[in-house]
Amino acid sequence: MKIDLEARSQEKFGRPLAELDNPTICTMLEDLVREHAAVMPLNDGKRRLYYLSAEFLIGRLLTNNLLELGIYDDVKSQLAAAGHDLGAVEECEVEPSLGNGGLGRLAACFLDSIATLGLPGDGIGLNWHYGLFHQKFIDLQQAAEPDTWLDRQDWLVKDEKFYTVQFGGFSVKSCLYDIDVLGYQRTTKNRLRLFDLESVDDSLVPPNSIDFDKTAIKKNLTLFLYPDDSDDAGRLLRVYQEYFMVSNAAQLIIDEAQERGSNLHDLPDYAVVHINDTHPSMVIPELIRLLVDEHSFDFDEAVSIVKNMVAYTNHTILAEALEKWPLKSLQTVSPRIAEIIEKLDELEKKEYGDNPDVAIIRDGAVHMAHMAIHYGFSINGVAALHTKILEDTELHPFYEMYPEKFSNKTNGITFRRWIMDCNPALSSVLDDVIGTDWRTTCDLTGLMAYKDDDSVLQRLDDAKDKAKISMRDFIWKNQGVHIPEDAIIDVQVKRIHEYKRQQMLALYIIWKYLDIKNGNIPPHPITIIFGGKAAPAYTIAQDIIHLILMLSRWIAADPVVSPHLQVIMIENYNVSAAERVIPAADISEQISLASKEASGTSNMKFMLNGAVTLCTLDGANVEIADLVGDGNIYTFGTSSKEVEHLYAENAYHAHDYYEKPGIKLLVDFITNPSFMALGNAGRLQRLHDDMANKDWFMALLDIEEYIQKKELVLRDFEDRESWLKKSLVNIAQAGDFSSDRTIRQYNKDIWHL
Ligand code: 26V
Repeated sequence: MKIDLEARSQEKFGRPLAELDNPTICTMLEDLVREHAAVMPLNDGKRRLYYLSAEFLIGRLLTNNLLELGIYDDVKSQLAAAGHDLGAVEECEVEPSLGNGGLGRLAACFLDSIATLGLPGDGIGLNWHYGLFHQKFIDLQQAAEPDTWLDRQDWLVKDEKFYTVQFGGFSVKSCLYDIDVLGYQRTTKNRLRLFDLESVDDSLVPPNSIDFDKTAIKKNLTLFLYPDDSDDAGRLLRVYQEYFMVSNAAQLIIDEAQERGSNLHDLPDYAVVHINDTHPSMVIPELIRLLVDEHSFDFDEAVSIVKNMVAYTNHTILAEALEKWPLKSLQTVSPRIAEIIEKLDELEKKEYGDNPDVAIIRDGAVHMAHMAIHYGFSINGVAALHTKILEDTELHPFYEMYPEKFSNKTNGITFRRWIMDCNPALSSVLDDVIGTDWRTTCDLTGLMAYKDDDSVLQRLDDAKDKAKISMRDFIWKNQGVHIPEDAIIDVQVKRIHEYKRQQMLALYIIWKYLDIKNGNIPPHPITIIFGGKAAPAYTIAQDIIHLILMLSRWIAADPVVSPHLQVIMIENYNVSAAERVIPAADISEQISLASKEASGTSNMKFMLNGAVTLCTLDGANVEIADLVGDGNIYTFGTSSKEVEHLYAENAYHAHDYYEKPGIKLLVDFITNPSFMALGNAGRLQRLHDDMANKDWFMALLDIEEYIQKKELVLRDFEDRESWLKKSLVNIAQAGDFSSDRTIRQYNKDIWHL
């Protein structure tokens, strides 16, 4: 593709390229990409995939799209010739805030891979005006503000499609925005299709606050994406949002199938609907409703059609995260949908008997996952261990009923964003050492042959240094914190949740602080970086953020310890921050309580970028450990089997562990009067008491082994050659975690596009 930025600058702005400022160049490049994408035909095929998800955490798009179009280098050098830095231009783009965390980011990686493989499939979601909240730290605590990303974005293109969505007692009109999804080196594209409410009113949201009138459905429906533990007042709104999403999706799916020649009796030949967790699961009754009420289908036929076209992915076993809506709420939101769900429940009970474990409706609550399993043709988990837990315990009765519906699809990450875009230094080392095929095959195993090649190891080390420089620059600019040049970079970035155990890393920090105080000076300074948001209604998660920020400040103020230990919490951690931090990491912290993290995907990103993992045997960590082998990963902690046993027998008593002197010292540090005086005593006391008495996710159970393992990691880091070998092996084995591999498996086993 030929581009001439100088000519474009003259044509659009009547000025030479050299005179444009970065925001203007950014807009110009976004326009250029959009124009090219606009004329690209859609991926074609009789059967089309509709990937329904409440979240698409797509990140900034400019770099990614330039790369996919194959013009990144050309643009970079034309800009450089005019005195501009593409990196600085990229920083002008605002990141869309359309997801909470892993689930939304996975959907974005999947769209990239679906397009890259040339498969016909679009994402369907909602155009959240303020998305997830913007995180600020005020008084060492998280504050949540609306993220006004939508005012400042350039990618959405208004589509002419619109629909009416009928709720109980009133109806609303929708509108639709599309974002083109380009695959790597493809000439065809897919789309991310985001429905919005025509009558939405942004002014309902007061400046700097995320509180708003949750009852004004006609005005608020698409304003906010709920943080993952939405409060009671938001639950009904959440059901409205979900129904709005799937009603639009179902109408679109039927329309498009008819346009392409379906008589609707053959709908599954034209459309496969994938539901990303249960948030879009009401698409099942909605498709049935449309077929019966609008197209005069017999109810039973409508059910059997829909059963053949909906597939569901489960992303968590946490009971509190499995959606159960009061039937009453569904009756308010859509009486007809509630009625259809009741019929589906009856049908299921007629066929399989009245087993409460698999009932769709139980005690007045609708179990969305149960509906998706009974009335879909496929259910999958997101890592081998997770799927096994679903089959053996959490969803065991379903597995006995429908073993053929179950499969595992271990998550993956797109290599375009998670190495090619974010780590150019490492990418070019790989090009030189193993050739450029990895950019399309994602096969990096050729690197294994260089395990003992000092010059290759040295080049990997240099690439890591470059990534560290970029990360240090980012942290300095955003937070005014200086990271020592020779620091070991130890990172845990993910949503703040007790099961992920950021609090356990905090206890390690206390241990290390005291150890340094005792005169044990580490050979290299250690910088521990956290990043992540806590749901506003999730009190303990807020308390954990407060503890981390307190430790950061406390240690920075200690002249003896601060040269050797540093704690940083990235403000408003998002995809763009991840792209800076992950390439720079030496140590990847994946320390969830075994059995609780369905897969994890940052674990894969860190591995691909040469970090060495310190982990429990949870989620996809298990598969990482199998691939890299002993000696190239550090594992610790109670096994998932044992954890399940402890829960089942009620056999874990935090207080017994707290009473161990070594552990008590660490936990009590949190409530030591001089420490407490610096922060919010209420938060610290609550967190302390929770850890000492409840500790539902068993941080105290694993803390001692964790400390030992971490000390071993730090010692091993000092043996440069052997550390670099570990890093090399991790990179070389990461190919299995390409989302291209994941998508090929979805397509072969489930979608059949
Ligand atoms: C939701 C909720 C809602 C209620 C409060 C607690 C809670 C905790 C977690 C969640 C998230 C559930 C869905 C989710 O995001 N799962 C993540 O999906 C990723 C992609 O498959 C996977 O890598 C992560 O392990 C998994 O946590």
